[in-house]
This record gives sequence, C-alpha cells and structure tokens, in this order.
Amino acid sequence: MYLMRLELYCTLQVLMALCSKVAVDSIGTEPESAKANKYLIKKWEQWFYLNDINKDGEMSLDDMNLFERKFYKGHNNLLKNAQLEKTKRTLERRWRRVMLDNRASISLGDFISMFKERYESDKPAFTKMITEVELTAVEAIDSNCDNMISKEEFVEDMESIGRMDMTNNKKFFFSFPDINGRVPAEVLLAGLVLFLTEDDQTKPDSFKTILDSDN
Ligand SMILES: [Ca+2]
Ligand SMILES: [Ca+2]
Repeated sequence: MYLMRLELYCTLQVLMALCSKVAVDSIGTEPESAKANKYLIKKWEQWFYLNDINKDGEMSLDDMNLFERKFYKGHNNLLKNAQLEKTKRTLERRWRRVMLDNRASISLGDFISMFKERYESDKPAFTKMITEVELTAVEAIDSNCDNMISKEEFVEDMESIGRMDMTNNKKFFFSFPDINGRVPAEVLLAGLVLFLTEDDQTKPDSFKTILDSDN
C-alpha cells in the first residue's frame, strides 16, 4: 500500500519537475506567454458548471456539502476511518481554497477572473497547485487505495457530482487508457491536470470531449 502511494507521489514529483523545467527554460529567454486562451477558459467554464452541483448558477459551500454527502455515502463502507478523515480534510481544502477562493460562493465571472489571474501571473505555480489538489481528488476516488481506478470507483465519483447517466459515465471511464478494465490513478490525474491547464486544443482531452458531448 505504502509503495503504491509512493509511486503516485513520485508521479506527482515528475509532473512538478516538468513545471519547474518550464520555469527554468523561460529564464534568459522571452518570458513564456501565459495568456489564457478561449479554449482553456471554456474548459474552466465547463469545470465550474460541473461543480455547480445544485445548478443554481454559483459554485458554493452548498455544492461542497452536497458533494460531500453523496461522495461519503458511497465511500463510507470502503474507506477506513482514519483515511476518511484525512480525505475529508484534503477535499474540503480543495473546495475552499482552490475552487471557491476562500469565499462562501463564487459566480462564474469571478471564478474565471480568479483562475485567469492565477494562471497568467505564474503558469508553472498554477499547474503545480492544480496537480496537488487533483492528486487529493484522485486519491479520494481510489477508495480501496490500490492505485487503480475501477469503473465502480469512477461512477461513484461521477454520481457524487450529479452525473447519474450510467451509459455516459461508463463511456467517460473507458475514454481513458485502461489496464484490464481499470485506469491507473496517474492516468486519471494526468487527464484532470491536462483538462485544467492545457491550452493547446490539438492535444486529445478526455474530459473536454465528454463534457462537450453533454451539450
Ligand atoms: Ca451551486
Ligand atoms: Ca482503486
């Protein structure tokens, strides 16, 4: 178990090293242009709507509470108590600090401005922050801690954000490269980080493809 966590931690370190390399590469050359383009902003909008679970047009602590109730209802039997407490704390930090900017609620416009400001002022730091918080999300989804995401774990997570269409959820799951029907945790993590930070629309993006098909 420890080795599996270590492996995922190492993946995180590699992703962070790549972020640092971007920063180092930019020293002595033209500063990297980090203007958020329309494509990336559209993805942030989709992420906002995905997490506006009660569909009232704002992302808020109500959505966080709704998410927690649904998520832990599904995971209570699977997570050990000590781990459940840690998961609760890290996921709450993810909601409050990164998604809500320490506010009780945030509108779409304010959310996009906040993400845009963070991204454009320091893209490597933004990518590092997203990688860290999405790691906690992936660890929470991986409820039996085997470093692989099963279809059941993935569907449970989708249902906790109100995506109840089983056919779509399965299609979403199998849009990631799997090994014997399970997706390595680092693959899902890389997919989440790509969705929230990549502005090159020529790169395949599973999250974008599925969210586009919702419309
Ligand atoms: Ca809401
Ligand atoms: Ca698992």
